[in-house]
Amino acid sequence: MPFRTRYTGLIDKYRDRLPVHDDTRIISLGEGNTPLIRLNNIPRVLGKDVDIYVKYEGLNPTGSFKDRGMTMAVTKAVEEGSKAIICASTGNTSAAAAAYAARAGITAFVLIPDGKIALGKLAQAMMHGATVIQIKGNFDKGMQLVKEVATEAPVTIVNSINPYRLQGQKTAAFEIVEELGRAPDFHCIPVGNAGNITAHWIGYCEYSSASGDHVTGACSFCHGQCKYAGGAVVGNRPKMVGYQASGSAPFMRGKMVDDPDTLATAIRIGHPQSWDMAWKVKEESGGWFDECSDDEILAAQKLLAEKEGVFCEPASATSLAGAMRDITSGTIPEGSTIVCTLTGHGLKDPDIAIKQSTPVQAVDATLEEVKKAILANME
Ligand code: AN7
Repeated sequence: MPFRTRYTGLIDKYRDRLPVHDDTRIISLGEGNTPLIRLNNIPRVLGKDVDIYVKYEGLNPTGSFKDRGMTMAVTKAVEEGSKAIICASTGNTSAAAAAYAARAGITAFVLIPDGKIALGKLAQAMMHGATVIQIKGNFDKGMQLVKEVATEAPVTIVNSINPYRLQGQKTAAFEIVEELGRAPDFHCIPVGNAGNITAHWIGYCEYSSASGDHVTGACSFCHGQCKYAGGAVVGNRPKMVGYQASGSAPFMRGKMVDDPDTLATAIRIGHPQSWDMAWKVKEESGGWFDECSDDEILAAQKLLAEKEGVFCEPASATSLAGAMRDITSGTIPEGSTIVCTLTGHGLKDPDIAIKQSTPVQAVDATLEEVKKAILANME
């Protein structure tokens, strides 16, 4: 008989480190277990001796890292008897909420900003049967409204202010440590609400705690949810580096941004919900924040697609754009192992991809014309 290896999702895999009981009904779509891909060509392009890995979170069931948090949040919502969930979203959270609600047989309400949402994400929320409410306002306004409405209606908020979200998302750090056999030196990650950077830090801290390293103090991030609430630790943990889009960079401005703007619509967020925690992550990990222009973000997205065969959405490429700049300048030194999180799949936003690519060539349907087109493009 072959060995049974069916993967049944991250809650099943890490149940001893997540807030579930033996009889908890788990709402899963097989999320997690995403590839950690070592970049072959980009380090050569940079001319630097570095190990860069990308954690391809776009290969989660709904195409983004949000599934990690959503499996946990919806599992707990159902366990607590909730019949409806709600979120504000720049797109990916709404796609995940809609899918996991469908799986659980409960209702999803999603508030999305006027216009600036990538088409793939909207299609997902609609297709999974969520009630999609488009507001005349941005994500930050939507988030505020969700918090208000949740005090008056029987709905569970599944934005990352729901602590179960970060508990699910921390498992990405577990997977990285398990694959590398250690934590990377630097972990580069796009920052919007700053939930994911916080979740990764929780994961790295717990992992080194579980491996018996030196305990220095109470875990200040998990609201008592994690099974290692007794202590955060110093051990092999990365410096956490958070990159924002220049037009939506409250962590660089040192204050909230009221009218955020960027082509990377996923991170068009001016009032991050995990503000205090993210500053703490930066401090504890010895990392930093920086910003990337939209042009840098798109260039990194294209480079990754063309040189490595990996297609991520613009917001995700922010991690690589920033990392490449910091590697080039030496801020991230040679000899380092770097992980860049690619938060969402490139197919989420086909419009941006097509706009920045060489136009397709239209030719007559004859052998001669097709041959001509091929020869003209041979190197
Ligand atoms: C592709 O879907 O906030 O710093 O409403 O979709 O944890 O907020 C999306 C965020 C990065 C930022 N990359 O993560 C939403 C939403 C992608 C994203 C982020 C998001 P956080």
